[in-house]
Amino acid sequence: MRGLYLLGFSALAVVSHALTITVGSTGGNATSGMQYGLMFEDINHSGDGGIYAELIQNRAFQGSTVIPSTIKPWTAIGGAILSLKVLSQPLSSTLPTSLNVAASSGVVGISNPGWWGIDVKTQKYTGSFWVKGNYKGAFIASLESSITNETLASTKVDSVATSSEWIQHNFTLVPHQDALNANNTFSITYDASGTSGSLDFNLISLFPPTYKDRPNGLRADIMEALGGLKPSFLRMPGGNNLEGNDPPYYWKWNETIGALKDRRGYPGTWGYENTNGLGLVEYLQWCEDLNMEPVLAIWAGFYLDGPAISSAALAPYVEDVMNELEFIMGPVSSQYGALRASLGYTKPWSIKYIEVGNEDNLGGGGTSYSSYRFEAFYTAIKAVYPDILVMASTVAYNFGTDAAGDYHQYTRPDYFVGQFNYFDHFRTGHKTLIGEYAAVQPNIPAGGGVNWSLPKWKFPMWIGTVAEAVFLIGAERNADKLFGASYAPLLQNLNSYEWSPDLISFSADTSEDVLSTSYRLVELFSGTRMTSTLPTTGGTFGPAYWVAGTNNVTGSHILKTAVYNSTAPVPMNVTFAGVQAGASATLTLLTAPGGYSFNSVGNDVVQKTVQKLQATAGGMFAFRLPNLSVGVLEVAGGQRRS
Ligand SMILES: *[C@@H]1O[C@H](CO)[C@@H](O)[C@H](O)[C@H]1NC(C)=O
Ligand SMILES: *[C@@H]1O[C@H](CO)[C@@H](O)[C@H](O)[C@H]1NC(C)=O
Ligand SMILES: *[C@@H]1O[C@H](CO)[C@@H](O)[C@H](O)[C@H]1NC(C)=O
Ligand SMILES: *[C@@H]1O[C@H](CO)[C@@H](O)[C@H](O)[C@H]1NC(C)=O
Ligand SMILES: *[C@@H]1O[C@H](CO)[C@@H](O)[C@H](O)[C@H]1NC(C)=O
Ligand SMILES: *[C@@H]1O[C@H](CO)[C@@H](O)[C@H](O)[C@H]1NC(C)=O
Ligand SMILES: *[C@@H]1O[C@H](CO)[C@@H](O)[C@H](O)[C@H]1NC(C)=O
Ligand SMILES: *[C@@H]1O[C@H](CO)[C@@H](O)[C@H](O)[C@H]1NC(C)=O
Ligand SMILES: *[C@@H]1O[C@H](CO)[C@@H](O)[C@H](O)[C@H]1NC(C)=O
Ligand SMILES: *[C@@H]1O[C@H](CO)[C@@H](O)[C@H](O)[C@H]1NC(C)=O
Ligand SMILES: CC(=O)N[C@H]1CO[C@H](CO)[C@@H](O)[C@@H]1O
Repeated sequence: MRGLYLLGFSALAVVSHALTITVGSTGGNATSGMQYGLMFEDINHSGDGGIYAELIQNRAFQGSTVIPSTIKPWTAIGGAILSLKVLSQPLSSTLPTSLNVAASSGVVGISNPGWWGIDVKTQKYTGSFWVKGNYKGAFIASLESSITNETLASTKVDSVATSSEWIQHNFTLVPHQDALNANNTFSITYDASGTSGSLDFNLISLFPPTYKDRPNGLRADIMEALGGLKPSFLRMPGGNNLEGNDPPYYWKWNETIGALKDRRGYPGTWGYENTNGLGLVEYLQWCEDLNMEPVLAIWAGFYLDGPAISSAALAPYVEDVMNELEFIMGPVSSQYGALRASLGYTKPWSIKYIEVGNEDNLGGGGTSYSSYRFEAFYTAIKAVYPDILVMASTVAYNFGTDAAGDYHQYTRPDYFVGQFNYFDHFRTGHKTLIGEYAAVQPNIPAGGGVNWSLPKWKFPMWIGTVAEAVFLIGAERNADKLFGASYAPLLQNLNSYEWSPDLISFSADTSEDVLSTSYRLVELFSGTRMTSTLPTTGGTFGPAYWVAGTNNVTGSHILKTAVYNSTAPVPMNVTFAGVQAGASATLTLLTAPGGYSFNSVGNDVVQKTVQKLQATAGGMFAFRLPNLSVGVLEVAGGQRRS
């Protein structure tokens, strides 16, 4: 029971039970720090209907043989009859289907409920819709409350519509008051007597102000929440959603760029047609805006349900990735660099990290991946871009010298704690990404990992978050071997989610974002980065776990700790070589009421306390960590031994 402070004992007993940790000055395992970042894919409306700020659901009637085009959730206003049409003169070859609104008299139109609501505030909304057909008169674009039926904003859009071509009609809306909640709809109405019986509509779009005012941009509230994590990288454009389910559909970079009317969309892996409005350029801008490095995942010749592209047939897909890289990084004089410039982006982006595929050891992809698929992409990329770190999508195979893998772990709290030493035996010099991790189910008496036939938590639970902290501390002790860690999935649309728990949950109402308990952990650990670890002596791990290090920018000493499965608070006495008596430190402590408490809409259970500590004789900091707590002790810079 060493290390346990037994309640009710005298101060003397406390002394004898204190865990005494001495942090040395040199010789830690890692001379680099572990990064924290984000992993994203459009999983049940976390992209479309989520971070992608478009407010209109099914704006362009996109569909495929897998997910046919639908009118839903549009409804008719007045006596209009709605039908989908594939006109001989479509808006574009990529958006062949449009909405025909038929009526010959009266005020008619179409209404859209958004993605389970529309957030209406006194701010400027920017919209447009394309129309084909004769109409003399004006359209009215408006936002209405579906609870009070009140018009919250309305504007007249003079028609310049004609039957000879598609014309884009633009408008802005500025509500005069905030709506009660997100139960609002968007509508376009017009006087049918001014038409020749029907009008065709397509690409009906409405955006609120976006993060950094990017056109076709991202939701400001979610971006601000992500920014709070100080992330270093974004793994994109997804895992399964990159792979696609079956031929010929996978995430094709070239179909996600350019004008929205030229983006075909595709049936993603989560049961709906992706608009591709959130495309390659938007991902790169997302990285720019949060100061993250892209970890670009490339399609590696394997569909989620199989098959793998044969070795003989792989060359065009490798070539396509090289074209993608030229689009992102090439000079304007190159073929794809010129394409980028033609879209308005003369300045190239840079890619330092690439991941080849996603979980290619699974679903029957392993043999082809380990025998030729990884190699083909790796070799081609390295030949042109020798400085890019090319990662494998799994740790199941041991590839070339600098190639590392991506380790994914969804499991139970006890199992995560048992993985504290997991990376100790990994090779150094090979940066493995912990590209997906999360505690997803409660402990079971028999132990073991996740049981996929049992339900997963809706939100991260505090016991799981603390277990993740133990796992991450074990990872940080091995930071030289690790590229970084990203919790997954990132975003949960509370109105249509497939996979839980997730780091951040949201709905149409921007005031209802849920920053989970695991968000609070990443916020703390990512916000206190080490650039190298320091050796520690004294104490054995469990129920307390720790890692010590320094940050060579701030000059601070850092100790990250977590306590799991303790029957009592753990007293700790910590000294750092080079830190003298009188030095000051802050101890940031996260606790929550019980292991099975969780954050939900309007409720944050995580208590964060920040204590100022002063080193006593010998430079010692003394404090106590309760059961199920996470703490970071940071000794301000300036006391560093050179
Ligand atoms: C640990 O800290 C406590 C509280 O400051 C102190 O009384 C005790 O002497 C320390 N124990 C050791 C072994 O340094
Ligand atoms: C700080 O540490 C990082 C490794 O984490 C290293 O790349 C960098 O060169 C160091 N900077 C200084 C000034 O020592
Ligand atoms: C809003 O309009 C609908 C449909 O016309 C109607 O059923 C409902 O009673 C109205 N609600 C209010 C509060 O007026
Ligand atoms: C609407 O705006 C676009 C630019 O976003 C412009 O190209 C188009 O001409 C505008 N439409 C009209 C009718 O002014
Ligand atoms: C995008 O690239 C894929 C693969 O090379 C190709 O099949 C497809 O036709 C391209 N799409 C467009 C719009 O060029
Ligand atoms: C936590 O304690 C329980 C009950 O004593 C035990 O079954 C479990 O293995 C412990 N978990 C860890 C990670 O030590
Ligand atoms: C997983 O859960 C299912 C449903 O309760 C159960 O039938 C099965 O035995 C469990 N599997 C394991 C390995 O515990
Ligand atoms: C995921 O999205 C699709 C399409 O919107 C929907 O049919 C499905 O029910 C969603 N899944 C869940 C679990 O919400
Ligand atoms: C360094 O790593 C080894 C295992 O690889 C581990 O036993 C040791 O405790 C680690 N030391 C530190 C200070 O992290
Ligand atoms: C301590 O934490 C464990 C989980 O790590 C929990 O199961 C246990 O109930 C807690 N013990 C006490 C005494 O609070
Ligand atoms: C009256 C009311 O607020 N109704 C609904 C508003 O929308 C949410 C979903 O976003 C529903 O849960 C409410 O019941």
